[in-house]
Amino acid sequence: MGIDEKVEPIYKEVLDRNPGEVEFHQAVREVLESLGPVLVKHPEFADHKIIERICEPERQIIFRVPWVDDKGNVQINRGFRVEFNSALGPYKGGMRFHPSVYLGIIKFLGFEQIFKNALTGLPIGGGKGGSDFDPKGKSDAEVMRFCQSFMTELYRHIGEHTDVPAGDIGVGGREIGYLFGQYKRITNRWEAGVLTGKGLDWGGSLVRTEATGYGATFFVDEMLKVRNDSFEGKTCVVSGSGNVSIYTMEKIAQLGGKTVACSDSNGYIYDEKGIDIELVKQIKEIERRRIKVYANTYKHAKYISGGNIWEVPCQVAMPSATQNEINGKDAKELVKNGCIAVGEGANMPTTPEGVKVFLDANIAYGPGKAANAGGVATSALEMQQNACRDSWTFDYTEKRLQDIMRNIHSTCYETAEEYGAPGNYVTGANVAGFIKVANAMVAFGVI
Ligand code: NDP
Ligand code: 2IT
Repeated sequence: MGIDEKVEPIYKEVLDRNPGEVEFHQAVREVLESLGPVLVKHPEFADHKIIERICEPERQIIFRVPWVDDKGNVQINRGFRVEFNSALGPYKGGMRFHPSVYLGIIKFLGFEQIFKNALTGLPIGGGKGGSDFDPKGKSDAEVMRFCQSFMTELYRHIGEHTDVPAGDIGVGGREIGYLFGQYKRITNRWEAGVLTGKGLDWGGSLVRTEATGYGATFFVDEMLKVRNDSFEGKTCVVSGSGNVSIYTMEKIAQLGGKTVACSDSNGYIYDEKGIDIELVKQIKEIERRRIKVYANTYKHAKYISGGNIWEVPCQVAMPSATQNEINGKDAKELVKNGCIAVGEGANMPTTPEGVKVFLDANIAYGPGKAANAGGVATSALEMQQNACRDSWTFDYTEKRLQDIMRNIHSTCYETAEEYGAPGNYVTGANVAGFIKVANAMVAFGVI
């Protein structure tokens, strides 16, 4: 799909003003391609320059993060928090610790987050943060010192009504603990709502750990239902072996599917009997080791070092590692091998060429900003529990999550129909998310 001629100059301006930020350009382009028909129905959005404003973050913070490693050497990393849009609520979004992080990655993630958060129907704006810090191979003490230094700058920018960070790649319960501890110490405030993904003993919510993977699987289940189908008996491939991947595999199994492959950045495991999820949890969550050790326990399982997981035939593919992990060629291979549904647990895991392959093949394709919104939605449920100093049961919270995913699915589905693109969840998600934020921005005047 191309960009409408009224929107094209806005995209050009984004390219000119943000040189070199290729992932940000990609994320903006994908949303802008859906917006031509929106301006026809809503000329007021053009008058108020809503698209131009939405592409410019409200605030971008870049800071030095010095820390001392276990050998006594001083290390310097770069920290980011991009507070993209607060029309619907406090900035909300995770923090990514990965060596590939630079401003263009944080801005693509922050931009996606605006529309994702709008789709949840909950009062949260969009933001994202992180650092080029590489947690791999670091001791707990090094991770703690890094997190403390990171928060020593970040604390002044965040707050339960201002900006509420959470986890993403490389940031899980351990890191949120160190970050929350330092925030509490510096501010002298026990302010639960300032971070989400907290431990269950200190303000966390049940289901938050599982939420992104469970939510993405619920979303795919809804897409399958529309096609009179289900997970029952389906062979699935789930990339990654981190938080999103693990709980995607768990929910797939609960719904009657079988995941035969998962991965990390070094290779993938193929287990035709179905991945043993408890073993993956043990390896990744407790021992913090690489996925290849899975094959030490199960001799029938194969580890393919450096392999491409998308060559494994499956009916449902759920990319749950990182951006641009499925290219056009991978997408063609998946479709050729009989894939009928793709649900993105990761953010922007499919390149534009890959997305085109899925849409042209008319398979059920759930883009990240819709399919993986269960994580941030459950973060918003954690904020609700914090605000009323309550904690809900697992079953109740999971039910809320499932209802939210069903609503997101029907919103995307109906919006796609309304905008003349039936079955196209990319159009549905972009248009529905955008309109909600745009209406609020119009109401607020020029700010
Ligand atoms: P984790 O850090 O728990 O796991 C990340 C997994 O992805 C690891 O297996 C990792 O392998 C792999 N991975 C990371 N970077 C790369 C890379 N460059 N190439 C290949 N594999 C890679 O992160 P999450 O599971 O939390 O996040 C996974 C994805 O889901 C991300 O795109 C994230 O933005 C998205 N997401 C996360 C949410 C959450 O609540 N956590 C919510 C919504 C989306 P290795 O160990 O080798 O790096
Ligand atoms: O990409 C995402 O939505 C997340 N990493 C979760 C954000 C959050 O605030 O829970």
